Amino acid sequence: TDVQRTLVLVKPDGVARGLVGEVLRRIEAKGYTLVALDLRTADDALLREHYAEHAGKPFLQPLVDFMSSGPTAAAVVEGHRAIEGFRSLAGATDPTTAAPGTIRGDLARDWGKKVIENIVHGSDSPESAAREIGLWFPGL
Ligand code: YYY
Ligand code: MG
Repeated sequence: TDVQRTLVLVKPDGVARGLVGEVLRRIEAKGYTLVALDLRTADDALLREHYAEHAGKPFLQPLVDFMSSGPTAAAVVEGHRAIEGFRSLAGATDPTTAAPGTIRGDLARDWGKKVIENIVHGSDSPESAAREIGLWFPGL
């Protein structure tokens, strides 16, 4: 399998809770390589592009509001099968049932909000990864 690059975000809940280092530690401990890293507050236009697949869903506006509420740590992570590999490190979308040992399973919970706050994003396919890396790191 070829070397892949994936877009990883430590979302505003993870940054606010001081978990950037913990997430990066897990990525590095797994053996993946950081090829870009940046802290920024995303604007609505970027987030609507990023989450284009979720256009029209009821959680999109709460998701955009949450994602623009504070800084996000954005990273490009590289390695063989890194897209699937980081999704495995992250765990299931719902932190209540995400497996222990995963980032979401160990570090996130349900706060009863309109949007699920689950600490991290990871691209879900090579096509998504290319599109998302282009959005967050144009020119990389
Ligand atoms: O890729 P992943 O982040 O695991 O989930 P997606 O289905 O792409 O949804 C993106 C994001 O939206 C998810 O991380 C939390 C939020 N969300 C939500 O708040 N409520 C849902 N029913 C589904 C997703
Ligand atoms: Mg997704």
